[in-house]
Amino acid sequence: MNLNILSELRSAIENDELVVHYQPQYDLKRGRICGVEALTRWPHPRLGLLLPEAFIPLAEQYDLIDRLSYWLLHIVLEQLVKWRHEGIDLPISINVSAINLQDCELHKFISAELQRRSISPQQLRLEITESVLIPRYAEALHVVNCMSKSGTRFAIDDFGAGFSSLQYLKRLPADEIKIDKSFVIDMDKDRKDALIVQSTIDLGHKLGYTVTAEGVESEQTLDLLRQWGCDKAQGFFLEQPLSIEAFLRKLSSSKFALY
Ligand code: G
Ligand code: MN
Repeated sequence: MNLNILSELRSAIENDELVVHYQPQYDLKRGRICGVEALTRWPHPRLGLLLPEAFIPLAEQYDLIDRLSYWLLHIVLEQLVKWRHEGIDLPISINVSAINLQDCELHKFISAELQRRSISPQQLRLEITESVLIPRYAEALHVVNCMSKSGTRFAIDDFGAGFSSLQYLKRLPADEIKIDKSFVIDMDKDRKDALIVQSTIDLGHKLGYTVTAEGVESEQTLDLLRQWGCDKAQGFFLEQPLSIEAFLRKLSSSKFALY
């Protein structure tokens, strides 16, 4: 079964059958959109629209993650060039697996492409996730440090879950943490989740990070996050991930203001 899916994924990447959706990220202090996260979706002929959770771990495990990340980067870089021409000044975040960072190839590729297209490194933000253990951890850390020195901005994604631990705060040159949605989704009902989120916001701020909450699914959650001084929010209550066409339609009619 997995092998079948794997070969289907390989050919879906090669035949350009994956799609990218864009989910707005909101600045809670200013009450408006401040960036977007590019999210890969796989419209599978039998299984329907598959979310990254369903195929990224497989890609990481079976050596397809590089191809997937380069495919996404090409699309996002083209999008940034179009936006520059159209005067749209929104950074795009992409998810990179720590596996992508174990050698310098991605760094070289990103630096060269940003330069060739005259895109500022600030416009492309990298969210680091780790759903498998990294065999060459020290190398990955070195690459992240080099990229950071050349202006790439990193966020620690899914913070608090999986392998995304407090160790990262000590070691990674990131400027943002994204609190994992598993804590945020029910924080309006679950006292423990609420305390975890509130404390993580405080911890993040004390250490100088911008703090983002992902998985905001209700108005009450949004209100609490605002009260607690969370910087940015993202989630279905605010906006679903949208096709580029739907995203641009909303952007041009200024529908991305919170108040
Ligand atoms: O791990 P990462 O932060 O990249 O997760 C992004 C995934 O989370 C996407 O597949 C996206 O569709 C999903 N997502 C975004 N907002 C929400 C939300 O409010 N609730 C839930 N359950 N999932 C969300
Ligand atoms: Mn992410």
